Amino acid sequence: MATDNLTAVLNKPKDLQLVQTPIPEIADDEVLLRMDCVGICGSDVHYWQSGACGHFVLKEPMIMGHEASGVVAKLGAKVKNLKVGDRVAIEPGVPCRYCEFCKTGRYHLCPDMLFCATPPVHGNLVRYYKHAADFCYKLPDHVTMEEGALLEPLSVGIHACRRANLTGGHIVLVLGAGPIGLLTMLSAKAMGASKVLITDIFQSRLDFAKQLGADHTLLVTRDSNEPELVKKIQELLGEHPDVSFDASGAQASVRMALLATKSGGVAVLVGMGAPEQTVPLAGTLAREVDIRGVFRYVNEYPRRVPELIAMENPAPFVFWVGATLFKFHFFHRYL
Ligand code: 572
Ligand code: ZN
Repeated sequence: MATDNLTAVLNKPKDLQLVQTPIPEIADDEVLLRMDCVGICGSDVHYWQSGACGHFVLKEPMIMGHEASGVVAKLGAKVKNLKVGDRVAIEPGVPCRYCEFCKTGRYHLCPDMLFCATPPVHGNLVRYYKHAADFCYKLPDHVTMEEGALLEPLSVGIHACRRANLTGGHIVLVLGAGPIGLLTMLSAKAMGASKVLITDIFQSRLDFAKQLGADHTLLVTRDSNEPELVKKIQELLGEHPDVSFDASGAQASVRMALLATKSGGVAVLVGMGAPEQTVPLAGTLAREVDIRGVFRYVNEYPRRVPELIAMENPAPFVFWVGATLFKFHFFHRYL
């Protein structure tokens, strides 16, 4: 067994160090993984820049990374679902398995969740990493290690669509064409959305969204006039969207998600913004627009998302996630 265990440790903001750490010993229900691909999430960048992401704050040095795939190097005595040499995607959040949330299928809300690279839990940007075997998912041969790692942010997009009860024929608005906005758009299309309009403040992001299959794109400015923007969105889509996703977190974008959604529709807030914002609440509620939050994802890996990344699309997309450039053979259909 190798002894090199190079590890990316964030000591404090702007102080990321490559150091050697001991290769972990595994428990009976764990596997040791030789890490292969680890994406850099926006949260890794936030921790590096400021030491915080949302309400999570870095207090001790932490190993970065949670968008990951690896190869099984060693099995715990009781592990039955994997073999040495299996290529796996890692679901980075391991819940307690005993609480009400775990028992009722909403394990992402478990208060004792241990989620990689979320303080104080270490991540997996390291050569050897141990993980609960039942949160490792064997990848089919046609799925690359890069795609295996990208199942993590993809799961956020799929979960956002599930929160919206998105289904065939829905008209969809996505506000923000960053990685999560794009993955939400792709998930919405794969789940049957008939039209998707995506907005951003950068034309280059919209050009990329168009390449990925956006039906319409709309460049917005920070001080866009709200009623005019609502009208423009309706004109481009032919009607008001059934479902809007805010994937930016900016107040202007959250407001637009509420204002633009069709009466009786759903506005899903997946972007990470300021903890308190001013939104047109009364009008939104009076139109029975449901406002729904998203916390990561749940049940996506167990629903065999890895298998759903199809070989049907021969041309890989080149894809940015955080600071990492990937080729991404995106799944073709997910209904
Ligand atoms: O890949 C999942 C993921 N989750 C993140 C950040 C990055 N990647 N979250 C951090 C922020 N929280 S939060 O503080 N919030 C809703 C703003 O609870 C959600 C998860
Ligand atoms: Zn992430």
